[in-house]
Amino acid sequence: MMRVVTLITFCVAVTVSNAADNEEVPGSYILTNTVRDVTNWAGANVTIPDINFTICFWAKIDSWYETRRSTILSMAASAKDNWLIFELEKSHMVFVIKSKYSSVSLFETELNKWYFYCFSAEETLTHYQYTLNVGENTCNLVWVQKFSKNIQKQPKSKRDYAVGLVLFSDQDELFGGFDPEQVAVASISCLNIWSSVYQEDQLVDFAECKQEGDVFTMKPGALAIHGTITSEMKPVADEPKSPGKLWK
Ligand SMILES: [Ca+2]
Repeated sequence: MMRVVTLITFCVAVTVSNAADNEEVPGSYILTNTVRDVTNWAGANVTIPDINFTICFWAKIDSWYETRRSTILSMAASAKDNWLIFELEKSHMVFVIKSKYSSVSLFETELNKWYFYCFSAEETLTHYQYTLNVGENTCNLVWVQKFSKNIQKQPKSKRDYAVGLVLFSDQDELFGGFDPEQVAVASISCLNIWSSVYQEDQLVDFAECKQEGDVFTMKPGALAIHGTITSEMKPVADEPKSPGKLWK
């Protein structure tokens, strides 16, 4: 499934602000790590439902480590607990869900290019449905479903998890146990987490970065920033936010 969607906001912004730059940085608040160093990370405590959630973000990789994956984001509920991890390699993306289930989504990631990643975990009557969509191009978004899988539902009551959210590094312990080979030299923007699952049209809207997640939204003060991670704040058009359309 592939769709091309014009993101009007970005296209206008590029024309007005910098015509020479054909890929405007998405979002208004951008974190960047330029050094593969374990002291460079950003973290926050987040409470997230164990199912029926959506996480979306724009990310751009600036260099690859030869042998290891670049960790964009890791969530840990306790030591050695890979609650949710997004790691990138040149030819694929790996995500790990609650330490038990990991999968690989094949696609080519270009250096210095922004991609919009949206991952959702949905409960159906009998299964948990995991879906990853990836958008390319900040103007004329090319939107492709890269991964869709369901696994057998576990008979248990739903609950919320208190997790440590870390950007740019992989947690082998809560907010620590970082490995320099797993550090991402990258930029991240427009990271939001919602406690709902959405239709594809809504996910495309999220790529415009006008809506905030009800679970978490990356904005100044939301994360503790360590080491030489830099933050960039861009002025945004003064437009009212609209609530997301619920799928269910
Ligand atoms: Ca590790």
